[in-house]
Amino acid sequence: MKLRNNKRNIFENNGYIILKKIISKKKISQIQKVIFNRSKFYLNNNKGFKSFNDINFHKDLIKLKIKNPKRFGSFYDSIQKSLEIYSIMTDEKLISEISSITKLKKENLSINGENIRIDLPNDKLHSLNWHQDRSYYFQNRDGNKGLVLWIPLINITKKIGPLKACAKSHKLGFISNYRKKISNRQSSIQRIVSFNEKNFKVLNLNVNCGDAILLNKNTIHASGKNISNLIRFSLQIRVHDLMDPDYLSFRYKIFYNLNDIRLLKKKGIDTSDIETFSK
Ligand SMILES: O=C(O)CCC(=O)C(=O)O
Ligand SMILES: [Fe+2]
Repeated sequence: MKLRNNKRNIFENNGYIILKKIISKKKISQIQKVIFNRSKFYLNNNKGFKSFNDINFHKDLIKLKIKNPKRFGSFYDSIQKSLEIYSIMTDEKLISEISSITKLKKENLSINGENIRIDLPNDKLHSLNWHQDRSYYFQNRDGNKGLVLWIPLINITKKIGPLKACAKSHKLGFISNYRKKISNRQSSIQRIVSFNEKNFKVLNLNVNCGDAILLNKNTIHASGKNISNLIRFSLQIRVHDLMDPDYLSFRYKIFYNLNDIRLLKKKGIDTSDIETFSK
């Protein structure tokens, strides 16, 4: 109990905490397996890569992104709704820690923004500048409610680019006059916060598979640079307080992958019933 209070204090004081070895190796390897198996449709099937960590698997995915970005986009989209993501999100041990750290009961947790990032070496387009997740997620007006989860799906070395965070920056509160920046048509708008970086200790959050980073929604953070030759796979989940009287309800629209539809047509499959996005 005391230990848990301690973690809550660390989180409240620093605006982040790293939970070491919180998720079982098995759960992480299950999601790695989904990514690895699904990639077989996009890569040369018969190459026989040894595993998810096989450098040649990473090399081929990088090649795919360069040669055929639309196919890569389809691969990216295809893994985003795997059930294995939800198995991590509903992990008893993880949820129990989140509950005690945020003082939110399990039944009052609401989640969205679950997303697997695939960060290629030296990519500038999707790398995020300093921001607060509160500026992207409106469910709780108060960024201190709920939190952001950042879960590595590959061991995060210095070279692969650990997430950068400014310690105690959540104490600035929500900075609503952020700068919007559009990188390109495909990627979403960046919401870059202007603040005095010098006033904060910038941390590189080194984590391994099985660990989880918990961030306050107001904590200022940014992507680390991937200067390795491996792809940086990671999972983000946003957690909200459903019992917030000011909770902002929402629904989703589904956008089907346009390149997938084009390929179905090419195969001679009737796609006339497909609405490219449905409410
Ligand atoms: O993993 C990263 O590079 C940054 C992710 C992030 O901050 C986000 O998705 O909001
Ligand atoms: Fe973020």
